[in-house]
Amino acid sequence: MFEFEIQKQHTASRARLGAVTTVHGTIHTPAFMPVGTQATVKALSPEDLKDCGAEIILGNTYHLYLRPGHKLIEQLGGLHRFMNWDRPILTDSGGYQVFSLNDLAKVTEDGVTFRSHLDGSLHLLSPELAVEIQQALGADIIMAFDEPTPPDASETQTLKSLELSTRWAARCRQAHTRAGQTLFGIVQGGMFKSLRTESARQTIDLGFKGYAIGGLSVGEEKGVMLELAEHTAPLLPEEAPRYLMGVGTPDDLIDCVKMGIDMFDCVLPTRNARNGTLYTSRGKVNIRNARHRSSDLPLDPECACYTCTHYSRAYLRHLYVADEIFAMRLNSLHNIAFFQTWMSGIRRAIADGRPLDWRFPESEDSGNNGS
Ligand code: PRF
Ligand code: ZN
Repeated sequence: MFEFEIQKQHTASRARLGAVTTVHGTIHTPAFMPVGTQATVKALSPEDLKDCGAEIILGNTYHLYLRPGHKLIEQLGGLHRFMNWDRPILTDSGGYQVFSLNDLAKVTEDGVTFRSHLDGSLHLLSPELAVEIQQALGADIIMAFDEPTPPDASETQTLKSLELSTRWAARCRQAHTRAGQTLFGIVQGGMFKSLRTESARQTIDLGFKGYAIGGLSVGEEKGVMLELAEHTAPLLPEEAPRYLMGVGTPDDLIDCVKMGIDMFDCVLPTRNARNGTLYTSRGKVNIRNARHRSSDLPLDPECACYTCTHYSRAYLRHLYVADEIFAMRLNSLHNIAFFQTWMSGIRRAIADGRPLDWRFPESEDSGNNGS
């Protein structure tokens, strides 16, 4: 079972309000998926995630294959049961992780040969194996095995690479037999608009129920990422969900929703939570900063999350400075709640026909830059 219903088309942009329905429930779109690489969204329980408003999470083929092994997870009833998450899960195919974690990964027509970052053992991840792993894990949405092109690749290299991704995507379609699970294709094409168009054409020709835009936010400038996403999104079928992989900041989410993107994932809220960078309605807050030392104020007075309704900035700073593990949970809870609330604000604006014209505020802390 897989359905994508578009409930409302925004008038002021290409944004759409919709719902993706899988066997594990419905995802309201545009949606943000917290990243749960190793069968956990770091520091959060499934109950925490639900309290934050998360409707779907992302898992990783690459990590779960190496540890604890997809066969073990299958024996134990699949990823949903293993991690006690009963809502939808999307698993990424490993095509991206294998390159970001292995300098020595070697690509052939067959697949990618690499050494485990855990014990150095040798592996061949192929389209067939990526699908086998994802079928064993039992995610609701699974991704085609692709080769993301490095951002500095030449046009010739990029064309070769996207054509390989197309052949791999066709092999994934062939290998995918499990019912109740939907395979998405991934558009590549690097930094070239014409090759993005070509990759979109080839991927659509194979016929998928959903389409991702891959190979962006890989080190190129922000403006380049936005331009390529804006070029690619309208090439994809109106009636299928569109997923921009690995994006992004709160402002990126608004910008890309306006292009007609329906799904996003990013490590930003969870990774930043763990280094004390918190997203609030007043901008980013660096909770390590001494100015919070004696503040009895909530982190974000406009946030209804557990962290903001029960603890002061002084307490959050103390936990962080004292290196207490509770800091990781409270910070992650808030950042995920912030991203989910941000998306629900976007969805409400589309529903009400209001413009998506607000921005994430400048950082509250001076001197705190970066993403
Ligand atoms: N391919 C896959 N996963 C991804 C990407 C990709 O290109 C990206 C790029 N931002 C993130 N995750 N399979
Ligand atoms: Zn909060």
